[in-house]
Amino acid sequence: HYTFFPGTPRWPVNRRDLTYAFLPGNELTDEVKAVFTSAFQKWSAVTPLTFTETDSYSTADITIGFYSGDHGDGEPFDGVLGTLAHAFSPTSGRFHLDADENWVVSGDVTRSSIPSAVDLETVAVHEIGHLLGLGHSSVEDAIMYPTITSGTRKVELEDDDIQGIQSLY
Ligand code: TQI
Ligand code: ZN
Ligand code: ZN
Repeated sequence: HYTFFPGTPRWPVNRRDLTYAFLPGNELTDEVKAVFTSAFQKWSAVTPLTFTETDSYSTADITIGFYSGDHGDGEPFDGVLGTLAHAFSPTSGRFHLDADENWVVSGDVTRSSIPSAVDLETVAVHEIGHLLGLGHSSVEDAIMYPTITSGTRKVELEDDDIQGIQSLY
């Protein structure tokens, strides 16, 4: 079953059209950006929320950045595997990914020869759930389940994820 963060934080009714920006310092390819577009789309399809990319990262609702190790928020990344990414509860909007992971962007993680390959969209869909206010789920097939087998791709929302997000928005 789905959960929320303590106090059930969520984006308020007057902030349903959210913007997101990639922080400077990461030169991301269009292919990588398209993965985030697709991940946001999974959630906008089942909620009144919309997500639009903007270049003005200082005013964006959601900011996305890749970092190695200590990056100044008290939750350092740890190199290959371990923590892959983290996102903060509403309305922080901060979404950080571990730059040291072997990110797979083209969706073929199940055929990757790199044992530590991690599917970017899988992690993005999960972290966006956190950004919107979902905690972890006890349902194994849910996007918000807290563990995943390496080499897995899981990007389609499960009924449990949809019920959770629709009870927030
Ligand atoms: N990052 C953890 C996560 O996003 C960070 C975390 C731990 C957390 N406890 C939390 C975030 C409680 C919010 C609330 O769950 S992670 C997965 C999964 C991670 C793990 O790097 O371990 C995914 C990131 F579910 F697959 F194991 C993304 Cl998809
Ligand atoms: Zn961080
Ligand atoms: Zn999580």
